[in-house]
Amino acid sequence: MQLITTHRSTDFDAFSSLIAGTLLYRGAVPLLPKVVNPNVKAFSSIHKDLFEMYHVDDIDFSRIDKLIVVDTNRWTRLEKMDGLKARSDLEIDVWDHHEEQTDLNPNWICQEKIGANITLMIREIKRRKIKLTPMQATLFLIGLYEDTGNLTFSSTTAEDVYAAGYLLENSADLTVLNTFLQPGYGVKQKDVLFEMLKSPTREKIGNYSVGINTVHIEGHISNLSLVVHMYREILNLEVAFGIFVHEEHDKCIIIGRSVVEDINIGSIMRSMGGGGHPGAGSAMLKSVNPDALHEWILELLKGNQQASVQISDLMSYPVITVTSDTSMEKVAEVLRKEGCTGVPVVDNDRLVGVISRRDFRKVKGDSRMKNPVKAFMSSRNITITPESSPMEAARLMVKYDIGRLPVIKNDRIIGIISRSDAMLYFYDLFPH
Ligand SMILES: [Mn+2]
Repeated sequence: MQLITTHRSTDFDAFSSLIAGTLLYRGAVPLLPKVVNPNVKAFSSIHKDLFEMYHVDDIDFSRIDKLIVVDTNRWTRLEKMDGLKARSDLEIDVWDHHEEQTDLNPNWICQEKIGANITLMIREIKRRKIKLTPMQATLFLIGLYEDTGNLTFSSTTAEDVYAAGYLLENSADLTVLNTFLQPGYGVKQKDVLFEMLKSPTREKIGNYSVGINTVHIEGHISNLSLVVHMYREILNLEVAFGIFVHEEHDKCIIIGRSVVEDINIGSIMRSMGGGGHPGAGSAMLKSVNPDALHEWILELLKGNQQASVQISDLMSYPVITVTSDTSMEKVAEVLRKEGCTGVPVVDNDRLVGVISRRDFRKVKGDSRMKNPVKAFMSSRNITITPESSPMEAARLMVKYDIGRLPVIKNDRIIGIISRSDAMLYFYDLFPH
C-alpha cells in the first residue's frame, strides 16, 4: 500500500499536495496530520466527502511499502513516522519546494525552488493529462495562492502564475477560495505577538525607531511575517525585526519589516544568508546565539544606512540650464540638441524656474517663440536635496506631476534628477 503524507501544521499548499498525490499515485492513501492550520481544518471538515483523509490511527503501517512525502522533506516535520523511518525496505518519493536538504533518503525526489509545492505537482498532472474537477482545481488554487501570498511573494515564479491560470481554466472557483484564504492571523500568531509585546524594545538608528524582539517559539508557526508586520504597526516603529528562536531545531528565524526606504531589509537579510525585498525579508540561521543576532542586526542597520543610495548618487551633472531671458526659440534648440525634455532656468546661480517641452503648448503663434522663457516657465520650483532618497524624489514627481527635480545644495543647483534616473534605481538597474 502507498501512503502519502505531509508536514504537521498543514497549510493549504500541503493539503492540496496530498490530494494531488492521490491523483498521481492511484490508490495511494492520504494521511493528514492531526495538527492542521485552522482554515485547512474548516475546509477539510466541510469537504470531508470530496476529499477523504486518513489519520494515523486508521493506518496499518505494516502494510505500507511506499511513502510519498509532499511539501516537506524532513522526518521531524512528519507525524508519528518512527516505525516507517526505521524500515530499510520502504520506498520513498518526495515532492518539495523547500530549500533545505532532505534527510528522508528518498528513492526519487522532485525538489525545486518554486512558490508553491502544488505547482510542481500540477506540472505532472498537466503532463499526464489528468482531468481535474472544479473542486480539485479550487483547492489547488487556494494552496497556490496561500503559499505565494496571492502570487506576490518574491519566491513566486512564472510557472506558479501559469499554474494559477491553468487552474482557473479548469473552473477553480474564486468565491470559494476567498472564503478560506484568511490573512493567517490565528491563536498561534496572537500568542507570539502578545509575547513580543510584553517586552517591546525601541532603538534609534539615525532618524528611525527600530524594534528588535527575540521570542522563543515551539513547533512550526506559519505567518510569522504577519506577526512582525503587526508588531511594527502597533508599536509605531519604522523598522521591526523578530528573532524567533526554535530551540528544538537549534535554529533562529529572523523576519524584518521596514517602511522607510533608507533601511533595506532585503540587503540586511542577504548579509545574513537570507533574502527579501527592501520592505520585507527573512533569514534562517542554525546554531547561533540570539543575542549575537541582535547585535549583528544593529551593526548591519548602521552600515546599511550609510550605504543607502542618495539622490547625489543618481543625479546628472553638470546641469544644462538656460537664463530667464533666453528666448523660447533658443530653449527649443537646447532641448533638441541635448535630447532632454526640460531644463532648469537659472539666473546668477539661483534657480528661478523649470521649462519643459510641455510648456511649449502655451506658446500660441510662431512670433511668440521670440519671447523669453520666463513668460512660460513653471516657477513653482519643486526641488530636492542631495541627501534625499530616490523614494522621496519619486514621491515629489508623482505629487507635482513633474519629470525632473533640480538638486539644490546651499541655494545652488548642483544637479538634476529625472524620472528615468529614479527608475534606474527602482528597477535595480543602478550599479551598486
Ligand atoms: Mn508549501
